[in-house]
Amino acid sequence: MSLYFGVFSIIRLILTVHLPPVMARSFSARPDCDDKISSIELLAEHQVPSLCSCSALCHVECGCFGFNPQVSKCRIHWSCDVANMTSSEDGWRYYKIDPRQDCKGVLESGKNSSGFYVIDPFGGRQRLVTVYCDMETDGGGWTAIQRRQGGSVNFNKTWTDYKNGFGVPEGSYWLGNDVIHKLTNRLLNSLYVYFRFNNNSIFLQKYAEFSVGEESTNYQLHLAGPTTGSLGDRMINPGSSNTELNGMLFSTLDRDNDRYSGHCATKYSGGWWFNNCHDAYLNGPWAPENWHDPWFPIIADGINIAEVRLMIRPT
Ligand SMILES: [Ca+2]
Repeated sequence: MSLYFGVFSIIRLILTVHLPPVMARSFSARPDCDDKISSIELLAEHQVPSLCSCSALCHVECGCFGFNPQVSKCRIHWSCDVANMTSSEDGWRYYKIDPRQDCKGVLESGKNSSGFYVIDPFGGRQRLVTVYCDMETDGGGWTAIQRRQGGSVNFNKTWTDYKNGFGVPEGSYWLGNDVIHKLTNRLLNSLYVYFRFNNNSIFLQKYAEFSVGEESTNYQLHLAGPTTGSLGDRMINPGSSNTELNGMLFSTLDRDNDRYSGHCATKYSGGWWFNNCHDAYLNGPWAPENWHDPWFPIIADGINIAEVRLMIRPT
């Protein structure tokens, strides 16, 4: 009995360990920094046996690492600027980390497991973000711009919250309208809408084109077909021009940009590209009985929803 309990406890421990996000770790040598060191933006120094073990110490905060095989030392930096590498010490070579801009880039770097990865959507490490990458659906490489699993994160947020993003990657989050704009402005993207129910059935809908304008357009939504999937299209041609979402502007509890005489975001308690108001809406309240028409008419409320995602991938 005690052995059984012990084994069970170990299995449970393994299942509940939360893995840290993985930096999409492709790196390139910086021979211009050879035989130099700097204490600027130095995070840590370690004694390590190899370049490989040094690179493994380069986590989320690390943009650059140096390895000296003569003394088996590893230096972890936030970034390396050749102008700052002013002190000299023989044997050092530096390596620059190049995080990928989205989950398709992560997949192409050889990471093919679904999970949490750090991406660099703006380039130049201006703003690193952790996202869930789906590496299984339809060939993988999908960046989840939204993911919800239960009601721990309130989605009835302000304009600024939706602009900057909120929530936690391991649970529920909105990646942020500025990041979504950046990702979809850079390359033509497809959109995958994902619903998983409590009985583990999954319903999907794919749109060939998805992009979001910059803030000055109120993050105007562009969606185009062809569309395919088991949900059926409710975003481009829902059957009523009052609920078509293509071309709509983003609204939040403190910004009414919809086509309704009232305020859809306060009426339905969440931010979205409301028209007058919607047939498809993934940011509703979770008290799920109050989540009005996630995907009308086949999903009328949130009661049996276990997870939803909005995922994008360059075409
Ligand atoms: Ca209005």
